Amino acid sequence: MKSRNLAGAAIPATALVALLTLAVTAAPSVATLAVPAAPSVAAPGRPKPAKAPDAPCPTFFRDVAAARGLSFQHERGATPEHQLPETMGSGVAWLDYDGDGWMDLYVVQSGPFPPNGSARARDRLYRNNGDGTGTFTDVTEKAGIADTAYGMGAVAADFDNDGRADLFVTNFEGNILYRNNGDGTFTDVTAKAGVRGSGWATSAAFADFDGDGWLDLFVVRYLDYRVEKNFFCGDVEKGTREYCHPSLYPPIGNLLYRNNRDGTFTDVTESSGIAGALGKGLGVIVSDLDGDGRPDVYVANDTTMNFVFHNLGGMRFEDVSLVSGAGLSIFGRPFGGMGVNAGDLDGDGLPDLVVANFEAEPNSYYRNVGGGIFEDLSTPSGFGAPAFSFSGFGLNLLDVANAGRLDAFVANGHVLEVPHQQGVTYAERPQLFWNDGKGRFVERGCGEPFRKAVVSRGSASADFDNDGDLDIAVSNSGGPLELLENAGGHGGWLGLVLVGRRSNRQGVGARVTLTTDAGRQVRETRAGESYLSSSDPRVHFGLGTATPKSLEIRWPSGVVQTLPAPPAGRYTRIEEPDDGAKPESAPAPAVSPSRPGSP
Ligand SMILES: [Ca+2]
Ligand SMILES: [Ca+2]
Ligand SMILES: [Ca+2]
Ligand SMILES: [Ca+2]
Repeated sequence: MKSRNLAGAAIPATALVALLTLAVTAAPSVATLAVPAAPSVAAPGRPKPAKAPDAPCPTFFRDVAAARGLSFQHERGATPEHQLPETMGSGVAWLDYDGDGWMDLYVVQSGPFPPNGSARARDRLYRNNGDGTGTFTDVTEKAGIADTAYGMGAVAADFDNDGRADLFVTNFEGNILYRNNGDGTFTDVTAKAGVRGSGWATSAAFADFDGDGWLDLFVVRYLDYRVEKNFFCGDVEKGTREYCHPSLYPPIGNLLYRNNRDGTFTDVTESSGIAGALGKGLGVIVSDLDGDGRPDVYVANDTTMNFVFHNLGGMRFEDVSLVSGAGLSIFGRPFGGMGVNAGDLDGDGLPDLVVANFEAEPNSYYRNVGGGIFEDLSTPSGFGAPAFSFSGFGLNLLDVANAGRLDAFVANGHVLEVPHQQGVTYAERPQLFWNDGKGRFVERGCGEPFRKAVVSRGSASADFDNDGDLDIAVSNSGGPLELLENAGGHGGWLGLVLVGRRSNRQGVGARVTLTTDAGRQVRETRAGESYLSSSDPRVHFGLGTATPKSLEIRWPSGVVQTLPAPPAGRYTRIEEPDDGAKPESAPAPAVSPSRPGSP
């Protein structure tokens, strides 16, 4: 079986030259950013007590899923045959499908395996009641969500630029594109759009890769798995099976679709240059890694080298995985990568990469040193070692205490009911990594959900109650959905709803820089992250005690818009200038209340 995605894989010489040239000529000149004072957590590197006390936590979380109407129970379809898909869990996607300014939640169901069309296996759509109670109503049937495939992930984005969030759902076999009709219902437009795909799809992401103002689609696939070819793994003499290691199955390639702007897509996997990269993909993040204005792709692979696809323009990519420094660990070997994310973690304005890995491996933190080159700082940053006994899946970057920097949430859970490593369990607690603003982390759970062991998979963050703090939805394999509500009571914040004109309507791929009297913060907007999931599409900035001064938005079209900072404590709608000029325009009125229940 052909596999070129291992350490030492052949990278075309042209790619190497191009990347190195890029590093020299295009390294963004971003000043070092100041960040507000660190919260009262232990300094990185300082020995921690075995059980960190909760007292210094700047905020706490509690699971409110059941109480708020999200009574979702994931079914993984575990069989005596121990088919590998049964271990993978599902994802969640936040979207405002009815445009009322309140984030609704799509939850992917897996179901019986192999899938048998049971209605039980239907994904669920929960409408945020938006009435100040923070509650949800199951609107699945009303919305016309009818997919009964063995579900994996979901990503929400406005692919047809009509101002409404659509949904792409990945499945074990056969993906689904739901177009939002704008009246509370969706239509399955998969066949017309031509994005069903084949094989075992996992995570997906929308981005405008060719810069024409329409969102294209990248779909990650795991490995070449056939139900009828399930190996026997476990104890042959006793006849007891367990799940096979992914190394037993051949790697496969990912899929890339160009948006034709008429409701259809063209499969450009071959012509784009990504087809030859065979891996075992589970997570994907789109980010402009080298700052050239074109969105690049990073894929977390399980046991094979992670992929870095550098966007050359014209829907062409080069595989720079090895030379980027983010393909392998500092030890020169691949990890079992699952969830992935990108964000400026050390405050220099460049997007860094993080990956949640399997047990007996650290989580990865690849610091962007400019020009699309990364250094592995997993261990010295404090992000790696606390993860050794955990298997990480969902991975979100969010400013947990509105302090002006991105912290990391990792949803953990093993894949084997009886793990082989001593001290490793099937169910695991999630982890919260507090960032000091310079990319140094202290792991400290805050609240009851961080003491509870569950088998977590996809996770996504959103401010579901519009109170300005970020909350987290977690899908648990074979267990109940969790909604971790952030108790708040910390720093200031401001939120943005971007509306593209020349760019894609949702503004996916915008680079937003907020300047305050304490420094600068940079965010990228995206659709698709973590593991099998997508988060609140709005831009969220924590302020601490800082006063916002100005805002700069580099739209995907290349238009750079500068404007006075919008008011703190609310979400503000900002439209891309039509004419491509650089106006000093005042922000438009807020589109959603700053407090639940207010008009
Ligand atoms: Ca809504
Ligand atoms: Ca496009
Ligand atoms: Ca780029
Ligand atoms: Ca909130």
